[in-house]
Amino acid sequence: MIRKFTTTLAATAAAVAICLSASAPSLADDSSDPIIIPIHNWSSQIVMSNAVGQIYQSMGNNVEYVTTDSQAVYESVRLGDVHLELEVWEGAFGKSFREALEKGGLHDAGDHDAVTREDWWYPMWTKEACPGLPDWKALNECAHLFKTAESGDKGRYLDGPVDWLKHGKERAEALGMNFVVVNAGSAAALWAEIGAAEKDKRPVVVFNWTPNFAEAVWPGEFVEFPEWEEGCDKDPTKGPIPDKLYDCGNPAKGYLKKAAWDGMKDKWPKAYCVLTKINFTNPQIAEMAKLVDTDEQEPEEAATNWLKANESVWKPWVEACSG
Ligand code: TMO
Repeated sequence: MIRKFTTTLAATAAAVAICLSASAPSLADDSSDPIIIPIHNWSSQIVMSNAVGQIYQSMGNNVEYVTTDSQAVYESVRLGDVHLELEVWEGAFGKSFREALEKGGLHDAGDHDAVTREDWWYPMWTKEACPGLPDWKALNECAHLFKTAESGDKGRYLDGPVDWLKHGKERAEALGMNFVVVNAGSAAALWAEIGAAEKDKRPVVVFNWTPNFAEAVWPGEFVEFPEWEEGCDKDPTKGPIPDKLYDCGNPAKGYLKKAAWDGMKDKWPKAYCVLTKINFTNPQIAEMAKLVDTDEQEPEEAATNWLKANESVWKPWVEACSG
């Protein structure tokens, strides 16, 4: 199900537009239909999507945001129900993206410079209780340290919300791990779990990712699982166990891509051109998350502030497409 909402960002869009006013009229695409941008449930994606939406508005284009499931979105882009996706994380969405690509209707609109990782993670104090970390076998031998009321004799791993990764349980099962995998209801529940554990330095293992604000708040490490092998999520022979899927960690140096509906290029050629130029780095993405998760700004406001502070980053993308 797609929940639609349209934000009126007249003031913020106008603020950005001032910077471009000299050349603004030639920047808008002919179509006044809104470019529909999907919004998910982690902060960098929400801020980045609003930032790009505000760039499009500053060019004179119309924009609409829709909140969508972060796996189902690839089908929505393929069908043209939404028109782009700004954060295709390899670990969480590589499979859904690849499947939609094979069906046709969306394409790869280029990589960000950012290098990504998403996996089981622990704050550093956990290692004092389980010194064999980050090896996954050492984690498994320490499973008892992670017991909770709901996990019984097993350790508890707090995974992300169900729409991020479909295979946390399969991983634990494939590797015969003594862990119960519980899905968090939201990103905020992950940060609350780490924050609560911090008080008495309780060992905890949760889903986390980089780039993110969290790395500046809680030093920590990813658990080292058997190294990712291409196809580990669709070919049982890949990875160390011959008859299991998901017997590998997620890619340790994953991509972060942009994706576009095939029709975007013809309908909004200038906005499409800008999409192909957009390229964020790890520190820029961590900063976008920080503005919301640490500084507690609203995402729309965080996007406006980010754009104001980083004109030298994004203005060249627009100028390159204004011909
Ligand atoms: C999709 N995510 C960045 C939250 O792992």
